Amino acid sequence: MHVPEPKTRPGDSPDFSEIELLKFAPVAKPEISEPSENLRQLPFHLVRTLTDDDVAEGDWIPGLSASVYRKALEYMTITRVFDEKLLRIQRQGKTSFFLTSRGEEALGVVPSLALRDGDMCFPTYRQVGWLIARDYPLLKLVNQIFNNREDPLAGKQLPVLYSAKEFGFYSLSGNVGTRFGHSVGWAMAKAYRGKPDIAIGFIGDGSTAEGAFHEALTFASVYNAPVILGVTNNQWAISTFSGIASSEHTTIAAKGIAYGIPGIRVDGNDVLAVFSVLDWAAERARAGFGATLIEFFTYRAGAHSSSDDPKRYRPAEEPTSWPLGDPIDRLKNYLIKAGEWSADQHEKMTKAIHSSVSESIKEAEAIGVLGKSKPPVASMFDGVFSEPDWRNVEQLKELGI
Ligand SMILES: Cc1ncc(C[n+]2csc(CCOP(=O)(O)OP(=O)(O)O)c2C)c(N)n1
Ligand SMILES: [Mg+2]
Repeated sequence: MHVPEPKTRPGDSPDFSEIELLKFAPVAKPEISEPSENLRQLPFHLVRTLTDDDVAEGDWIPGLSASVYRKALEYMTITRVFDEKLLRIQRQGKTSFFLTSRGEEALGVVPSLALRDGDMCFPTYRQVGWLIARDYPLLKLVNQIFNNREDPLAGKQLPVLYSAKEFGFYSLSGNVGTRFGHSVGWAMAKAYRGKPDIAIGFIGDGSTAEGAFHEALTFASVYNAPVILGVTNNQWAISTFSGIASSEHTTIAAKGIAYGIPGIRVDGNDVLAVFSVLDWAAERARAGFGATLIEFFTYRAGAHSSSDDPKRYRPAEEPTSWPLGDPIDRLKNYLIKAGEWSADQHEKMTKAIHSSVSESIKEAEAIGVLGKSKPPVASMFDGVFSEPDWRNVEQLKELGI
């Protein structure tokens, strides 16, 4: 009997010696048509393009222009600033709950830019970057966070559990892991109807220990679903380290082997590599080669949520010691070194983002923070059933509506 324990706890120095071994090493890029039995070593490597010297190297450099990377940089910075400001707003009691994607901004923003209109993302709650990268209005996000009268979901969801079908963003759920299977089902339906659209589903590292993960992989494999199955391995599941979800014995990407699905592990803080691996998996799905399991190797730099205090279970310096760095800093340094960006431009951009995010928050505050303004009671059952349910009709009548 062995109960996995993290190597370090509060008061210890962070120990990432195993991850240090994942420093840059070239990984050959296979053809999309390569059968999965020839790709069984792939999930034990780590795909990177950005070296420790902030230059891009190897087979996986995506053929994208610098303007795409500048856009990604901008959207990732908006995501971070949005998170920082809204967390402060939660601390002021203006909303009940908040959760950030600090350190994982690439995993919302890059899939959003890499996939097409018509594709559908089945996200985790740490991927608001998808919406931000598709120019979803920040005001609407904050209205939902305040559950005020302009809340696009009219108070039917928790703050941060967004839903925006027209932005390719499937409704979030507090039940972790459930969206993974939905993404496979959606992809199967599209393929059945002969549509070219693909799905991308996400699950956290901790949630891969749930049955939902294995059920989704089974269906994806059996029905050759055009889906990208993404695991955001941020090393933690609230206070539980990734060893509890089995990372001590194998990689999460390697679990694809059992299902005949290619598994690939990518540095989730390397924007170029994330673009490239997503593009490879999307091409496979669109060409009829089926699902790809991608493990996005990253680190949860913030607390789990506004209800969590990570200093109680991990060394305080862990977030700043992650050997694979910060996704925004790395992209910024790469672009500056390539002559495509400057420190001055970065400062100006960040300043402008701070004022536009603050502006959206102020606008939403004027409509009303939590409890000060509510969606109309009459809208309580709107959008819940396609045909009004008689019980709800009676309940509304009781309220005199
Ligand atoms: C089905 C279910 N079980 C448990 C929980 C409680 N819970 C909320 S978040 C979380 C941890 C999830 O960790 P991970 O999957 O690694 O995602 P991360 O938060 O790290 O992005 C747990 C156990 C839940 N919300 N739903
Ligand atoms: Mg996690």
